[in-house]
Amino acid sequence: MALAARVFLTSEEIQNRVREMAAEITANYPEGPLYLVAILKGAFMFLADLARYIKTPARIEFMGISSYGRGKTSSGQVRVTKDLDVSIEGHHVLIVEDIVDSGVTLTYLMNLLEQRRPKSLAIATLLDKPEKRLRPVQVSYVGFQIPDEFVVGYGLDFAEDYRNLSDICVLAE
Ligand code: PRP
Ligand code: 7HP
Repeated sequence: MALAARVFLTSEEIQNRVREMAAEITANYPEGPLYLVAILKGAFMFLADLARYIKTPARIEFMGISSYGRGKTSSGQVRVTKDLDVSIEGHHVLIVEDIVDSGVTLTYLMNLLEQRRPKSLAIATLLDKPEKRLRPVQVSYVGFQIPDEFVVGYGLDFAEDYRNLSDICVLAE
């Protein structure tokens, strides 16, 4: 396991921004249930904090999607490792992601979930790397726009390590 060298976003900065995002989401969805669909594994920590700060009655669902394997670049092959257990038809759905990078994962997921006829479908991501985008994705709620650096912590991994850090860090090479 390489060293997690530089703290990029502190736990306090993350919490403050997640609270702001939750307030905006609460205002935009006055009535529940709001289906929060978190994408495993990376979004688990963001979901746990965001869900607690959102005041709209919410239901928590998970999907497993994987495209990075053990490397720092997307394989381009999106794999559903766990599908939803419930129907989202006629419901407000907010996809909860840790990071949008190439946009490949979310493009695939938006197409898949739109076919299931939700009342509305939107995306909240903690991190956005706009420089890396290969596919355009409309993201409604962005925590932080970040430069093209590989980050870990607060749910984000490198080869499955570092997910339980409270801060977000840039890896040492
Ligand atoms: C990461 C992240 C996003 C996706 C973003 O998932 O959680 O889902 O990559 O990248 P993209 O915009 O280039 O598609 P990963 O495949 O690493 O799985 P994980 O969440 O289990 O770590
Ligand atoms: C996926 C991903 N996972 C962890 N850190 C990053 O910077 C990443 N970009 N895309």
